[in-house]
This record gives sequence, structure tokens and C-alpha cells, in this order.
Amino acid sequence: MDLIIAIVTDEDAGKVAEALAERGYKSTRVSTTSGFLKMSNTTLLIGVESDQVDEALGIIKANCRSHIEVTPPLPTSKHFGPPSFPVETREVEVGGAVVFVLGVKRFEKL
Ligand code: 2BA
Repeated sequence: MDLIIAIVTDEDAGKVAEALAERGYKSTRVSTTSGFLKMSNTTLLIGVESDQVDEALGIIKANCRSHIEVTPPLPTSKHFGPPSFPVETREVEVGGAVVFVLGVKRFEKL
């Protein structure tokens, strides 16, 4: 058995989880915060048999889109007025999905 850890945008998380469920894959969604942009994102935990990894990755890939974010993140509605100092911005490409596949030593439902 393997554990797929997939970091996706919040926007893509629902589509990915639904597409996985349609094909019989179980997943758990964890709300996470990205390290660089400090944006909300979603980490999916998906336990699969080892011969299902490639199919599951295909489903994830088909349902995630990469997009451009401006760093530092633009002010949200919580911040009022223009910044009081010049802010240097840069564009970074985020996603589609950042995926890790780990071998599972043991799986139990107790
Ligand atoms: P963030 O850490 O917010 O990173 C957003 C995007 O910024 C990254 O997209 C990458 O294009 C860029 N980036 C990240 N760190 C950078 C740095 N130190 N200098 C310059 N540019 C940087 P992705 O690579 O698609 O990553 C999307 C999200 O997946 C990341 O959001 C983070 O939450 C997660 N992630 C990516 N690589 C990871 C890793 N090796 N371990 C754990 N989480 C990772």
C-alpha cells in the first residue's frame, strides 16, 4: 500500500476529491497553509494499493490547473488603503498539484 500526499489549491480540491471518489478512491482533505506565499491550500491524503498509484495520479493531474500568483500576495479586504512603502512583486507559477508518494508499512482500521 502507498500513501499519496497531494497539495492542491482550495479551488481544485473539491474536483479532485470528487473525481477520486467516483473511481472508488478514499481521501481525506486537510486544510493547510503554503510556506512561501502563505496562502490557504489543501492537502489530500489518499491511501491506495501500489498498483493504483498511477491511476490516482492521473485523476489528480486531470483535475488540477496551474496558475500564476503574484508575490507577495495582494492585500485582502482585511487591509485598508495602499501600502505605505513600495512593494516589489513577482509572479510565480503555482501547481497544478505537488505530490509525494510514500510506502505504507502497515495499514489498520481499528
Ligand atoms: P508555496 O510554498 O506558497 O509556493 C508557491 C509557489 O511559489 C511554488 O509553486 C513555486 O512556484 C514558488 N516557490 C515556492 N518556494 C519558493 C522559493 N523559496 N523561491 C522562489 N519561488 C518559490 P509550487 O511548486 O507549485 O508549490 C505549490 C505549493 O505546494 C507550495 O505553496 C507549498 O504549499 C507546496 N509545496 C511545494 N513544494 C513543496 C515541498 N517540497 N514540500 C512541501 N510542500 C511543498
